[in-house]
Amino acid sequence: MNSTHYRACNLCEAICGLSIEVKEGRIRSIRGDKDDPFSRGHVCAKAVALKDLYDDPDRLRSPLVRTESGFEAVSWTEALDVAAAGLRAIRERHGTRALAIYAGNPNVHNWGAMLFNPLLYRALGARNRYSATSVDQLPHHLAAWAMFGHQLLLPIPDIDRTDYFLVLGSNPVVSNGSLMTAPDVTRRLRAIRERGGRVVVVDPRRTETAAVADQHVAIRPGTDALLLAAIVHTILADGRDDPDRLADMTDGLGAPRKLLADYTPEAVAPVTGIDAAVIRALAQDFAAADRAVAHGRMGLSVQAFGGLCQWLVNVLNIITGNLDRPGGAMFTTPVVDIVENTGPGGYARFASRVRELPEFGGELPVASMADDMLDEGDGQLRGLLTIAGNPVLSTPNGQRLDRALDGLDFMVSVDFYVNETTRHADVILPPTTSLEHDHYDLVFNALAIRNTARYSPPLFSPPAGALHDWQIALALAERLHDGSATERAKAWITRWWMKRKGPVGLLATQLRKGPQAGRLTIEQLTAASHGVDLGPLLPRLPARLKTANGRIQLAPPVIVADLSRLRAFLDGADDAMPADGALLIGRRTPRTNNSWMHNARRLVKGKPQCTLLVHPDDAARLGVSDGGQAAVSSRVGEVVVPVSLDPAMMPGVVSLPHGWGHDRAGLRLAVAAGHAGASVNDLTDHQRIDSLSGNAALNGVPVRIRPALDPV
Ligand SMILES: Nc1nc2c(c(=O)[nH]1)N[C@H]1C(S)=C(S)[C@@H](COP(=O)(O)OP(=O)(O)OC[C@H]3O[C@@H](n4cnc5c(=O)[nH]c(N)nc54)[C@H](O)[C@@H]3O)O[C@H]1N2
Ligand SMILES: Nc1nc2c(c(=O)[nH]1)N[C@H]1C(S)=C(S)[C@@H](COP(=O)(O)OP(=O)(O)OC[C@H]3O[C@@H](n4cnc5c(=O)[nH]c(N)nc54)[C@H](O)[C@@H]3O)O[C@H]1N2
Ligand code: SF4
Ligand SMILES: [Mo]
Repeated sequence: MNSTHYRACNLCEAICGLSIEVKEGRIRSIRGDKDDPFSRGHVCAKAVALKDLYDDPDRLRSPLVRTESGFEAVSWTEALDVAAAGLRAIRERHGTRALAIYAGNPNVHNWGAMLFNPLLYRALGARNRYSATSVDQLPHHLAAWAMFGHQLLLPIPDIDRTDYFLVLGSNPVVSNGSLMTAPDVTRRLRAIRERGGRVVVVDPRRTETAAVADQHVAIRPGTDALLLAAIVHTILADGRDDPDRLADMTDGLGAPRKLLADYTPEAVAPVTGIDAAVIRALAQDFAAADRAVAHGRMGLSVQAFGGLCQWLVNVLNIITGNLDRPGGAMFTTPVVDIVENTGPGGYARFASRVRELPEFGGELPVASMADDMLDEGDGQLRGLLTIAGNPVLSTPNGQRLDRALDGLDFMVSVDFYVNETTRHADVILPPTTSLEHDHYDLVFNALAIRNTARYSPPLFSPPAGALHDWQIALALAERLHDGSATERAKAWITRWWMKRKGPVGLLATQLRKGPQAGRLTIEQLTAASHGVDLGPLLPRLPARLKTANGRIQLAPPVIVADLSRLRAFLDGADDAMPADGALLIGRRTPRTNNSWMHNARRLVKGKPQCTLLVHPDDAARLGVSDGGQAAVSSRVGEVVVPVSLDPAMMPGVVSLPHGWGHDRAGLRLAVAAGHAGASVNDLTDHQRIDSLSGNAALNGVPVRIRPALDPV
């Protein structure tokens, strides 16, 4: 019996529609769903790996508990009991301050986890929460919170209607886009040019995206805030801004002129490495375009001025009148309204114990997690729950975190692999894979360049007894809830109600009674097996704003205060690149998904992907050669990696992708271990952060490079 199953891919933010041929319970093929109105048949190489993940013999099917002789498979009841008892013991002995949670990236791609993990967080009561947010998009949330009043009011570049797309620090042709859900983004970028528009890429590397753009501007890593300040400065100085369009809903419109008075193109040119004339032309082109939008992603967030960068991106869009209008930066209108359904966020209401880094939205910067574990004394972290995360490979100074995890009293991981992080756990609780459960993208339907909705039914039924992430969260929450009898009773009722509904029942309730009630029924949604197109983004302001006075805050004091740090950097910066080393940045390659899909043979076969890209001039200077090995060292560590000469690199800058380094002991990743690579986060420094947001500064790491012997 052949059948075709339609679903959305949940691996990355592009949420492509898939068409999966199944014969006798086995997947025959996975292709793009041509009838998906949004992705129109687009997929990348990773979609097929959903099958590999489902079939992977290394994927855990039953829970593991650590014993004297290593991990042992046990029943779910036993594993959940051991997990809860271990976490409870720490809570009883040392209080909730000694407990931490790290939530990884796949949680935001998993609606069961999104909906039910909060119950688990409440039941555990851990005071220290960390997530992949602070090695990723935290500066976006900070800027959105301070300027628009809600951490999730993220302006999305309306690339299907723009005439000028300024992309900074993002490589959507490879990453498939981020904070801009746009399946088949390459075609959309080409379409901008075909209709006479312009695409400009600012990146230290002439990327795959730069290759399809009109213009590439090479920038010295970590200096984008200076470039953006100079662009805004120039537009204001030339009187090319559009102060009227948003004037009746914006506070502080006059502020940037004063605040950025000194940031002339000439002042920032030597530090950014970009000619003043080029900066002026960028400003003129942006201001002259009918509809223009700036979008800054990873390369701008994970640097020492991430918060200022995201603020300045918004400022640029606002002063040119491009916020909240077609072809500019727009807010979405999703059927499940995550802005109305979640808290606005908050900043610096408490701080991390050792380094006193600011909280955002209840979470602490993960760059300080190991400090809070290693530093002895009152409030030391002793217990950790990780859910869908691999911080040993994904957060700065992974070796140090490795040591910190080793020293914990107790650790539980919800994950289906024994990897670099979960190998430290006392209990591993493996959920089902996405093909075994239904899916509605709560997050990325809401961050898309069109308003869309798509529900995916499960393809396979899970084996008897298997648990989905949401069921694991519930089962742990049941075992962990404390407090007065009334509190426990209340929590019991909430759990009972949510369990009875399950994710799809909660979705149905949202569609019927939520803030966007009536736009779409659950019947319409589930019947539309290719998804529903709800049209282009619509203007939402000022009604959508969540600030106290209902107006945009163009110059929020918490962010503006950080300009003094930028000024000090500008004044103290060396104009030249480091003479004896290089600045290290990251990159993504098409067949990766952060750290966790390297056990799929088809994604790792062929030439190694974890190579150090070096400009030929630098290679000559440093004595390394194409295909040879280089030892790369930073303040915190050293790795040895193969070199690939690449004239697309800005001289003085080298690039190494993250998510590799599967040569640590005790993993159960047979394929990945044979393609181990090295972890760039053994070089990134936990002390390098954006002190405004607390986000890790993973890019622009000073490194030294010397030739190394080929491995024997
Ligand atoms: N194939 C693949 N796709 C993915 C992922 C993956 O691992 N692999 N991960 C997914 C995830 S979780 C995310 S968040 C998104 C991220 O998606 P993107 O934001 O597109 O991230 P990257 O592809 O890393 O692109 C970042 C770019 O910033 C540049 N850069 C580095 N430092 C600087 C700097 O200081 N200034 C400027 N202007 N540029 C700089 C780098 O050269 C790089 O080209 O990708 C998602 N998609
Ligand atoms: N140097 C450097 N470091 C980076 C980046 C960079 O560009 N440069 N990028 C950063 C970014 S953008 C991100 S998002 C982070 C990612 O950081 P993390 O989220 O910590 O790491 P991942 O590699 O995504 O690991 C995901 C884990 O979840 C498990 N998993 C996958 N699906 C599921 C599921 O459905 N349920 C459960 N329970 N587990 C699941 C996998 O087995 C894996 O262990 O890395 C960051 N680190
Ligand atoms: S681009 Fe992203 S969503 Fe689309 S198939 Fe690839 S991994 Fe899946
Ligand atoms: Mo990410």
